[in-house]
Amino acid sequence: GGPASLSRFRGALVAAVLGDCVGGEFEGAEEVPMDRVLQHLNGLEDESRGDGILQYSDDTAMTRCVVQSLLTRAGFDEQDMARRFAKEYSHSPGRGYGAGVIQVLRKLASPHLNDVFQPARAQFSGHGSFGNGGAMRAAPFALAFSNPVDIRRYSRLGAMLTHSCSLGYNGAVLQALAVHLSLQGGLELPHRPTFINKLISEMEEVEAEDAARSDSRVFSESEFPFCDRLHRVKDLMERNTSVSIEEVISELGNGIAALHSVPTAIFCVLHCLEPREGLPERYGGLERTMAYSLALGGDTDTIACMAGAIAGAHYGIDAIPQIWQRCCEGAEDADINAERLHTLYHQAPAEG
Ligand code: F2R
Ligand code: MG
Ligand code: MG
Repeated sequence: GGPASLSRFRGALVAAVLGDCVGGEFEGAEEVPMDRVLQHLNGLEDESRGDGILQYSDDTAMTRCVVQSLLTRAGFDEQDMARRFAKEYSHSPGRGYGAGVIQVLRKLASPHLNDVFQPARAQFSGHGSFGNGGAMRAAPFALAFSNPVDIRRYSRLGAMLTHSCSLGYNGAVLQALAVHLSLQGGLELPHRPTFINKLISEMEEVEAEDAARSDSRVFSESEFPFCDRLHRVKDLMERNTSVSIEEVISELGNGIAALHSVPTAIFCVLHCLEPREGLPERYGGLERTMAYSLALGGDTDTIACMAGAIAGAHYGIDAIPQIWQRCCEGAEDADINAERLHTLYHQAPAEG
């Protein structure tokens, strides 16, 4: 489909769910041989497999809250979104949430809370969380707002409900912008070479803010940490076939911090735009992206979820094997919600 087509919306939301469900198998594993990944993915195609449906985790649980809030309020409403996060956590606390964020989610449930951003600010002795929990649920902002200024503003605020450190919320901004560009056709051949440069120039503005500069100093990061990582993505891409998984992990990371996972997810998508050695020839780009994200190990559900959203916005829904969709809890709902977001996106501009 063309830029911002329904197929791209469906692809983005459904592939994010798939990444979470399929990636959950390896979350936290240090080394994941590609053979094991392919065995896991092949298993999804076995109709008689006895494993049942793959459950989604916090990544999808919180994304669903973001989607429902944006749809119900026809825009961003921090009170509504915070309430939904708290309610979802109290109904299903066992979805594998981060150890710190659960304190925020409990506080957000309080009826006496006036400032919904306050519990996040109190995290980690007032430094706020730099985890990737804001980024993992950021894709819907790119499906609700068409203007990059709105996407930046609301993905940042949506993440700040739980992640007040710029190393956390700027990961969400980067992820939402990557989905936005992909949705606009930014990974199609004529535009592909400028995809990463566009993200770098957006993030140069984002990271120039005082709060970001100050957080970078606190955590001994460089002045423009996300831009630096995006430059590393670019360098790795220029080396093309000679990049090993070990180098990707050492240059970009595969961990729970947004800085060590959002640029990694973007790299997974770019690297898998072409066929790669070690990945089945029958695989299309979406399947390659999933398999490659899992083979990195570490925070596999979240990296595959974020890479899935960007890749799905590029390849569209038809690139996602139906049999994979049938195995994943929440894939059908994501498909229905993608259509609703598509309608909202193409209606009058959504206001906050
Ligand atoms: N939590 C997990 N996986 C761990 C095990 C789950 C297990 N398999 C199970 O089933 O129970 N995955 C999910 O968490 C990640 C998103 O986390 P989020 O929402 O960012 O949480 P949090 O707690 O804010 O941050 C995560 C950890 O990062 C460290 N951290 C963050 N900021 C810090 C700071 N300022 N100083 C020091 N440490 C900081 C802490 O260890 C946090 O607990 C996703 O992977 C999702 O899938
Ligand atoms: Mg998770
Ligand atoms: Mg995770």
